[in-house]
Amino acid sequence: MKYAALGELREGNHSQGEPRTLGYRRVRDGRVEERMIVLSAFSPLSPQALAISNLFVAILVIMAAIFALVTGILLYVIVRYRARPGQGEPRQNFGDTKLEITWTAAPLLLLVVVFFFTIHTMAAADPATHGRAPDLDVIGHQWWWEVRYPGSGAITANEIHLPVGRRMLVRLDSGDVIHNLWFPELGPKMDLVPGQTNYMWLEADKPGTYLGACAEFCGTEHAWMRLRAIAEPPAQFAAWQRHQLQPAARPAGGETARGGALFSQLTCISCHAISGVGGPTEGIAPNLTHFGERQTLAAGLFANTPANLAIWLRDPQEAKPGNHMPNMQLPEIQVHALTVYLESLK
Ligand code: HEC
Ligand SMILES: [Cu+2]
Repeated sequence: MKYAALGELREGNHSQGEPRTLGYRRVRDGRVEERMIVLSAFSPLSPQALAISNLFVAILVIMAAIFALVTGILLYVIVRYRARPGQGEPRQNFGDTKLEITWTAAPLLLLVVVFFFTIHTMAAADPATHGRAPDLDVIGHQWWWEVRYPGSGAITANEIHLPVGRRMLVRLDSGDVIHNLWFPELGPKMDLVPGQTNYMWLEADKPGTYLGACAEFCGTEHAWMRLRAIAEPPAQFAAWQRHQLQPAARPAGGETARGGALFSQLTCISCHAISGVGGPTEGIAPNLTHFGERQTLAAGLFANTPANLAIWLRDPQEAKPGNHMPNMQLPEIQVHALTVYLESLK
């Protein structure tokens, strides 16, 4: 692989100080090293995730207690009643009604308890929508996420913005194969099925950046089909949404203008839309209207920096083999101009 160290992908968490490393792809001693942090479903940060995690822990505790009890009794019996020399045949038993009722009723009772826990959890994690219009559309594509806000018309990719503490109804669809949307810290996961609309609630208790991923194998780059949810105070969210509706920043001139012209002359615009410039309305490729503001590029593969964008444009097939953006064989001057232009789209 030709590219050099990419550095680490860091997350600036709005609320808590230290950024944490999310993962990286870099070349060290001629070897490609990749690392992604493990997303944990055990640090629930939404009411939905908390309900699911509580159910899991409750069942785990109950089952661990039963396991300890059964294993304990078994070990006791093995030792206490082991065969001893000259002992002869043990006394024979033929049924014990009281015992049999007990060990039938006890598991039954336990399952009833677990059943009610589960019903309670389902109501908390996946409450009825009562015909509410979706706040957000998420459409899965091999291997990136299209994000639309039907109320306002805002469109972005690989990044969801949420008002903190507010429950958002997400409508899920797929452009090709079955995907699955999962933010482990935020709770439920749900399939995105072509031709069938599914719904899911998304909510975050605290402001911050939450990592999500596709959780259903969907082809070669499934592992790099990641996204983020950025939860921010409602006023900030509203401002973000208003800003998304603005057409793309006009190139001021120089290198930026050259990049802007190239974007329309090359075939970029037949796949990528930039509002105010043109492009398809269908989600063929990520909308780039405000690309410069996004944290990552290529669905979480790289931090969005000029250096990484140049690597992407030089050969997207080397960076993310098999993805649906062709290698355009761009000369270095065009890579540079496009990089400057795209990073200016704020
Ligand atoms: C055949 C359609 C197609 C063409 C032509 C195309 N792209 Fe792409 N592009 C894609 C797809 C699909 C992705 C998403 C790849 C992924 O993450 O799996 C993408 C991703 C990107 C991204 C990263 C976006 C993000 O938010 O992650 C940028 C930037 C980009 N393309 C720029 C360009 C430029 C500049 C050109 C023209 C030189 C171009 N593309 C031509 C299909 C295309
Ligand atoms: Cu997928």
